[in-house]
Amino acid sequence: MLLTEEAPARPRTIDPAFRRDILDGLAREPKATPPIWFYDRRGSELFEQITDLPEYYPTRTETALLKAHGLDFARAVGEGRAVVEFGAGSSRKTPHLLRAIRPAAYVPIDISGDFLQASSAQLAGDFPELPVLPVVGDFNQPLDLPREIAGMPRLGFFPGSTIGNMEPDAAVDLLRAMRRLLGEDAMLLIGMDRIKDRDRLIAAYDDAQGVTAAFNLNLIERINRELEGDLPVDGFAHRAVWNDEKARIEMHLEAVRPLHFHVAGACFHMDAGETIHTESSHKYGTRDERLLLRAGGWEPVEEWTDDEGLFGLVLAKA
Ligand code: AVJ
Repeated sequence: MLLTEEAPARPRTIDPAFRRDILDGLAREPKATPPIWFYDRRGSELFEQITDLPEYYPTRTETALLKAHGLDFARAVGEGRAVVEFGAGSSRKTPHLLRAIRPAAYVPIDISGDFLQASSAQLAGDFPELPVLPVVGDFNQPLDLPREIAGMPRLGFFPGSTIGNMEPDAAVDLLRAMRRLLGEDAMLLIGMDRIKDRDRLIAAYDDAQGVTAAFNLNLIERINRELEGDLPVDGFAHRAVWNDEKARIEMHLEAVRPLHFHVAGACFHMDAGETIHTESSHKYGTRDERLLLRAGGWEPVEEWTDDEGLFGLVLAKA
């Protein structure tokens, strides 16, 4: 298929949502920006590299679980379901699930249309019998499923512990919205990253090669490029910290000296040591994950984990 052209380095039109989120986030006390803005072209590439890092266990562990338990999924899920994947992106995990359960249709939902078209074309090629019905949209907002899957029972697929990016109350809201969207007989297969040894967690978000640091710092470069910013890239350091009270890894960009900068015409100041909180990645214990699902309107029916209990894959029913 035809690949879309690379975006110009300095787009003429400013994305109003990006501008609003960054200006609001920098005006906040403490400063905090939503993690969705990491994923421009460069950020998506860096994230792909993160998933291959020796320290970043989640992707590898979850993929192994998907490969190993195909027969279990087929038994537990049954036939004829439409699989609806939330935030499908470039997911390399999906084929393992599709091969195992042979669904009646596959509906990947993603906010990035380019990515979605490319990965849908690829999947449709690999599964010639399977209707692939991509939906471009933000699954945090109300959206409609394709009419082709009307009447089919659904299996929601939400891998990658993406739910961990949300505060628990927002995670519950999202789970409820998914239940409403997917309907009465729906099931949900969701990946959750587990609470574990703190050094292991920190290493996964502060790798030796500095890929995660580059991923975090890319936000600064994106702000400079797209929002007429003049933030000094060398004025910030990547920090990954474990917040034990909230059971989450936090990524921050810490000012290494007092900083003055501008974004879209607005002036900002940071003291040395002050941070921009750029991401939270919540971790869940085995009981926490069930509690979260139940609060979100889902009843857990089966769980799979690796030998070390690093990562959990939970199947729940509406
Ligand atoms: C894509 C949100 C699951 O929280 O582990 C990886 C993103 N950030 N390294 C995660 C991420 C830094 C990732 N999620």
